[in-house]
Amino acid sequence: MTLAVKFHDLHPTPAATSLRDEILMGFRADQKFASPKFFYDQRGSELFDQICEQPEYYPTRTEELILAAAAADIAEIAGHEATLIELGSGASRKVRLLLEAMRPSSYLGIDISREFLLESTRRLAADYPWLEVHAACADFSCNMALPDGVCCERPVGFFPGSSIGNFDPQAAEDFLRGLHSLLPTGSGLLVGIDLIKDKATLEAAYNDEAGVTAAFNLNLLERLRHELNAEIDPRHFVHQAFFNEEQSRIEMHLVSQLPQVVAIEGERFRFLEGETIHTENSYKYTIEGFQGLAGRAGFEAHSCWTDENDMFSVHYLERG
Ligand code: AVI
Repeated sequence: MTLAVKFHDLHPTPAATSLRDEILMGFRADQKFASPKFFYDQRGSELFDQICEQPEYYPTRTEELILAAAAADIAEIAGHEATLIELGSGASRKVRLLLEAMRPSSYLGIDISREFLLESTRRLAADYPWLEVHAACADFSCNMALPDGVCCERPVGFFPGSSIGNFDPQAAEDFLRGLHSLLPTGSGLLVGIDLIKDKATLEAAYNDEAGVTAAFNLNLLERLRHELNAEIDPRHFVHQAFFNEEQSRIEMHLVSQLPQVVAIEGERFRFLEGETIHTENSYKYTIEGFQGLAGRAGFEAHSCWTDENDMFSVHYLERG
């Protein structure tokens, strides 16, 4: 049986195109850095799924609990017959917590990874035969327009997982401003964002006992070896993650264990012992802090749900 997913290919530039240039640029900086978007090759995506199951990594399961408990409220606010638009839909897992309660008339999953997007939206269409399912292969972080044929009655954007926390606050605001242009007036936007909490809980979440986050971080170097023929030995680096209280962010780094020189595309980069590659920031917010940021991008706070320990928050914002 062919399942009715309406596929829209908006031809995004594959991440691999920018890998070389962006990595070289980051390695030339005084504080070496690499964008966290490069974590997600096949192996990196698998490791991220495993991170979400680690006992210390509370965000995923906490957000799922919040969404399940708030689904009826969300349905009431959004109204039935909404068009639910998931940004970076990946496995389209969390949206399942909303579908029965919301009964949207259509769903649009947007993701840059074509195969993954098709596979997961086909599964969604099979499991929810009453739902009109669209899939758009696109990079929603670059100003995109909604594909033709997607009904734009009562659109509700869905951006779970605290992914917005991986942007610096100014970039997060700019990103929301981009969504403001994408979504028509009166649209809703449902966003999951991690909250500031005690340092020990935060740091444990990024230093799980099983070493999965460490493997995820170090996998970046494997990717550079395979895709850029980098002469770099992952055994000479270790994972580091800590909470930077001043900046309100978890920082992840790869720490060089010895003085060494690595080569990427013929260019040599010197590392001192203890010198790091800064690989990720994961910003944590207060509820008011996040609502203020959204407000500056043109979204009004309508409702917010948290868990009983105030670990994580889900916001319903209205596009003004
Ligand atoms: C995808 N993102 C929200 C995760 C986070 O918590 O910042 C990525 C991650 N990095 C290490 N663990 C999880």
